[in-house]
Amino acid sequence: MTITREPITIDKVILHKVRMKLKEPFSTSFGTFQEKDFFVVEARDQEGREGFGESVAFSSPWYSEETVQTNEHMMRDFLIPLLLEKPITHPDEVSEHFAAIRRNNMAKAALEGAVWDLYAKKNQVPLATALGGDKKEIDVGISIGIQPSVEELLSTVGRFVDEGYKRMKIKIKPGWDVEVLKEVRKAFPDIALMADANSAYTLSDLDHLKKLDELNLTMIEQPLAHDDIVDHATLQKAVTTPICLDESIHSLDDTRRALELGSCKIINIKIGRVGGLTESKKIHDYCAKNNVPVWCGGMLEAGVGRAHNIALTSLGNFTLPGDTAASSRYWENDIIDPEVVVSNGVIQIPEVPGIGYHINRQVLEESTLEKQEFHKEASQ
Ligand code: OSB
Ligand code: MG
Repeated sequence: MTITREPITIDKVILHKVRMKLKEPFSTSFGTFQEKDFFVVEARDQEGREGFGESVAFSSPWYSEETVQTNEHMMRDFLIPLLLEKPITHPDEVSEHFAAIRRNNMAKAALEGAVWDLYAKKNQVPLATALGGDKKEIDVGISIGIQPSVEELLSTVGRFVDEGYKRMKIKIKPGWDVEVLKEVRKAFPDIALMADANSAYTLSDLDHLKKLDELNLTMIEQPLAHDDIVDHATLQKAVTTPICLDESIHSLDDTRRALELGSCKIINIKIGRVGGLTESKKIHDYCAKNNVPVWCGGMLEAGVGRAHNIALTSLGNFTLPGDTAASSRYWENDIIDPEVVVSNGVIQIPEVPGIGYHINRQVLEESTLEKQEFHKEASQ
């Protein structure tokens, strides 16, 4: 495979603001989602190619400080002008162009993702290949929100076990944790099982969290504060279950610091949270070198975001099943064609150039609330 370094000149960016209704509500320790507003970013180059990215921020700042509206502000007023300013020869340059803008990683990642897709299409290779991935298929697990009752949780777990998902992640919060997980473990003694707390605990819960060690969990994800790595190091010393960090990790440097401190043994990589595929790849490579397994997290993405997650997961050190479930788990009709299909807990990595799925323009248009176009200045 020869990858060119010919200049890519982006002369148009279209922001499709989309609203999609989830098939079933999704509850975490910080709230319940019924629908999702987000941006599909479309970048066009001078030769008329189309690249797609998706912003993963939610409407409210519960998971992180970014929202759909802050994404719009950052993209429109700062990031799109930077992207249209000068040609690039490789998508790695996008994060360099954006470096003067502090954080706002989800807004950056949405635009960078569209450029990665364009770049892969220009070189006529799948995005996975452009990233350096060599897997043909990936293993996936599923994330199960907080349920109204233990009975409902057990039947939901059973349904997904039957569908073949390779790992069950159960959302927990105080009052819905040890006892509930005990029931799941009793009903399914052999499944790969983990818990995600989304920062619902503090070190004062240490004795309680220690009880999780008896349940043979693959890991516990982000038990403590969203911005902490120090208390997590204290907790990791006190428990045998590996801790995985999600909310606390925004960059390669955050990853390095967390691993140096012993705050976790596993990293959840979310493209949006770390500012794009380039940074995701750096975190992946650093963890590979340090024998730390990684997996790809999810943000209830629609098809474009799902496609990016799948391509990233083709890299070798994504050894644990991720959260990228089938399109049909979330949406009546996804915005890509074909939709993401999971069979026996496996997704085949597409072999077509770019993100590997076509945009279903009809579904996209039907779900669009608003569309904005940005053009390169004629003089440039
Ligand atoms: O913490 O991983 C998380 C969903 C929304 C916000 C945060 C998280 C999640 C999930 C579901 O766990 C991931 C998915 O199914 O896309
Ligand atoms: Mg999480």
